[in-house]
Amino acid sequence: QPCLAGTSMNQYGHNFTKTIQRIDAAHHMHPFTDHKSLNAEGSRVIVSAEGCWLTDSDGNRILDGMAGLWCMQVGYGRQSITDAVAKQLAELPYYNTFFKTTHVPAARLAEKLAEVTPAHMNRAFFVNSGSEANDTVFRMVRYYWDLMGKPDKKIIIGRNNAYHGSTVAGTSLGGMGAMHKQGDLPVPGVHHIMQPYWFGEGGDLSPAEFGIKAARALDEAIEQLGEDRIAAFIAEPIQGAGGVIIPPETYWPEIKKVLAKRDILLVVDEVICGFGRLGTWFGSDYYDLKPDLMPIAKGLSSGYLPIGGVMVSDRVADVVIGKGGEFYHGFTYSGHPAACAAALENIRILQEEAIVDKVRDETAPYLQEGWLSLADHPLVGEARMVGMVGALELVPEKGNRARKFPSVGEVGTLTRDMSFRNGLVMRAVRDSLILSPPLVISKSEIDELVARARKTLDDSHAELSKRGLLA
Ligand code: PXG
Repeated sequence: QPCLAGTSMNQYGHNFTKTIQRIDAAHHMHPFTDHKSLNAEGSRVIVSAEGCWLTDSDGNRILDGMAGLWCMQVGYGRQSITDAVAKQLAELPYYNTFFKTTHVPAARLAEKLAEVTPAHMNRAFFVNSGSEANDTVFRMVRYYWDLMGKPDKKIIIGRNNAYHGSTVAGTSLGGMGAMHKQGDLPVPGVHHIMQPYWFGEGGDLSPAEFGIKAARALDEAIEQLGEDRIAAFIAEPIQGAGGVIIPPETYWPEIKKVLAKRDILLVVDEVICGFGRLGTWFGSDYYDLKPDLMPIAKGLSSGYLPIGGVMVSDRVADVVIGKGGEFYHGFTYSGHPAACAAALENIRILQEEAIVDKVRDETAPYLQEGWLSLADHPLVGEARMVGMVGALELVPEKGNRARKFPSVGEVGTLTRDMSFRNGLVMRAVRDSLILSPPLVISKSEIDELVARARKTLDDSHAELSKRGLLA
């Protein structure tokens, strides 16, 4: 058994864990999982959580440095969200919003979202996930250009190594090569340009020069494909699942310059950056972007119930609603009452406890200080962080960005597992470690987090030098 800080047996125990692992292995197909290696080890069974802490069925307490899957903004165990959901389920557990009907939580949530999102975004189209939000984007931008009398504008430009979900449209818009290979994606009408990943792809350029180069790639693609064929550019403010790719400072200003002279919609995927992650309500606030469409999910409900949406700017809404007839799109659970109630209470907490301001002014600077201090570790090639989302690039030879570990991902996975054993959830992307903790993490928990991260680096360093993987 792994030895974790704060270990104590709980009511579940070893036999219980084994039983759940057995039935899970027999019947449960997990997302993004190699089942052979999972079942060789057995799943970790998470049974409860409070604040920033998970508890597994063996009684281990683990600090959740990933906020679930980048979504648990307000922390686990919020009784008021549970109560709001219970009340809504008792009052009206379900009704649709299709045929000239609405209900109170959907209407109120749409109004609330118009308040907290950028001023020119005043309408919400509800879905159940970030992937569905991007499927909605895919259809809505094409519908928009049809209504504008420009049906040839169909192509959406995305970026390599972007993540926009795992449905057909989400996978296509995203730039994950391994995902594209499964099922012959992307669908036609999607084009990918380079990502602003200086550490990995910057070569001899300075970050500032590289940021310009990566942004100019958008202009070059537009020239090459023809502006009259391009519907939209989609991007995350900071790429999350791609490895917390924080663009150089020059990148977004240059992208804005490129788009200013073009008639192309800007879609800013806020599924990770939205709801306070960067110390602003949205990544669009942080980078001063004016999106035409904004997919949201995750932090919208802090993951308490599944809900997503597309925030629609006045520019697009005026056409889709003003000129259009029926948009043949929607889901049974679009604006599900209980999910809306959870989201409303989640946003109330974010506002009432001034969580986003606190992140910006107090806890994110404190976390950054600790996280960036890890850059002195021999295994770390770069430490980066904005707000409360960051990465550590692990390298075999400090000071040499070009040198990689022989088999990409092996070291990332090893350190990720090491981190779990040290009682801290981090996520591995290639050979980097990713952090995105709940926004309510306290300063003493941050101290704990940074200490566990450093111990993980030390332990990993020892193991890697034993295996002869270091320079
Ligand atoms: N856009 C972005 C920017 C995302 O990060 C989605 C869309 C899709 O959301 P749904 O709700 O359909 O999952 C995401 C989701 C990971 C990981 O391993 C990241 C996501 C989802 C699952 C795993 O980092 N991001």
